[in-house]
Amino acid sequence: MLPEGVLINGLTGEVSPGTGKYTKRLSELREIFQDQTELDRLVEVEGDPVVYEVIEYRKEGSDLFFGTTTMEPGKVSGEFFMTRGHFHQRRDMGEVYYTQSGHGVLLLESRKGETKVVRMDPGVCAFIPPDWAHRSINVGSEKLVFVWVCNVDAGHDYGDILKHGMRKIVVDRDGKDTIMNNPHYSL
Ligand code: PAN
Ligand code: ZN
Repeated sequence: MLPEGVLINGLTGEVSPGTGKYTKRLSELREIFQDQTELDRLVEVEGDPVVYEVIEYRKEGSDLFFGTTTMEPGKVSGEFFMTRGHFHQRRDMGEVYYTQSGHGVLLLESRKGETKVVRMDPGVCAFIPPDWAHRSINVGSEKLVFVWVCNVDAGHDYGDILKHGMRKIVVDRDGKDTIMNNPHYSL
């Protein structure tokens, strides 16, 4: 294994060299939004828009890896575009999110059910402690681009959030991003 400099474009999220990427479109995120009828309509009339793209840089045998998440601006009935959200499979492994451009909200939830919010503005490096679920939400009108750094063994556990939702949602109320209780949250 040899050291290497990786160029990250903070406006587009491009990673060079990158070693993998995936895209999430609106139709793949149906369950996480409140208004699924409106989501289906948007998928129909807007041709299933991209919500976010993840590009990673990973070296075989390394303990760490990193990459970018680039989120498009958008809303479904006032609820801002967001990532799926997850706990890590390894409960002893946290993460770092360093915002490059755009404006977002990082919504965090501990195993005990405490909620925390960290604003994602350019230059803010968010510390995500082990065993806190995390979801990023683009509350701006431009792309939200952030760099994440994580242990390769951390893993993703999407099940809990998919099943129960998160306790809070982030919606546009009179042009302002507002954190509200999730009316569909269920234990
Ligand atoms: C990030 C996330 C990425 C996409 O790399 O995986 O932003 O979010 P979801 O995985 O919740 O769809 C990370 O937190 N990795 O651990
Ligand atoms: Zn994570």
